[in-house]
Amino acid sequence: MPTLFISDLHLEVEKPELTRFFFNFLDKIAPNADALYILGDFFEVWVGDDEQTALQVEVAQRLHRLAEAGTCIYLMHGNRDFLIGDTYAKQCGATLLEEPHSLDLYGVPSLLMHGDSLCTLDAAYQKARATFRNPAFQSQFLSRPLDQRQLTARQMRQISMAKNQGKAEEIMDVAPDEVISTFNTYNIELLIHGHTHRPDTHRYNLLQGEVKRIVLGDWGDETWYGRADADGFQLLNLKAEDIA
Ligand SMILES: [Mn+2]
Repeated sequence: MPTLFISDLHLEVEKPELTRFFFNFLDKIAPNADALYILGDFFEVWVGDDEQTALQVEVAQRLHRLAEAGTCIYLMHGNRDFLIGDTYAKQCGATLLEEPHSLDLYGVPSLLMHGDSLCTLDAAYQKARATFRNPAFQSQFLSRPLDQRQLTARQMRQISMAKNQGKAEEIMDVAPDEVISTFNTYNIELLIHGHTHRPDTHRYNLLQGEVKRIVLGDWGDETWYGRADADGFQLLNLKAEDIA
């Protein structure tokens, strides 16, 4: 049975049709898989496992049901939902993964990332990322009352959108040098990530031979998800209407 990879759903209360698309994916595609990897930005925003909106609770119930039926579920943080904790992962019946995560994918040495750490041309972003991923910063933030955290998250989203508007396209994409050094450091043949919302398969000829970088798609009316089995890796297009 295959292993599936998705990322960048950006689930939020304001987009019920997106949640329906994801639940249809869980009902119709995921049950045939041994494992489902969710590689970050699963939720548009996350301010702590104690928030427990109706959306968060239902998503956890659906994932838990899938896990009970035999599909292993793995969650990786993105830049929007890096505060998802062990409590919520457990509620989903999922395992929270450290980033990057290496795995042997049907004999192919592979590495999983969200992808934002590869965007090293955006120095301002990397500086902010270092702060947000700092455990002391996170525990200080999580100790604040829930309503204050929600307010801060809304303000930060507005600031981030305003900043990104002025940035060149290539600055917001992965840095080619960082990609090559990642293949060499981890000695992998396959790198799978999301984040950039530019689904594609990139091939590189390195000293160790041809390697592949798969970029998963974000979710809207359609997405591009990964499916691996003993025959190889495929990046598959899926339209919401196909599984409605
Ligand atoms: Mn992201």
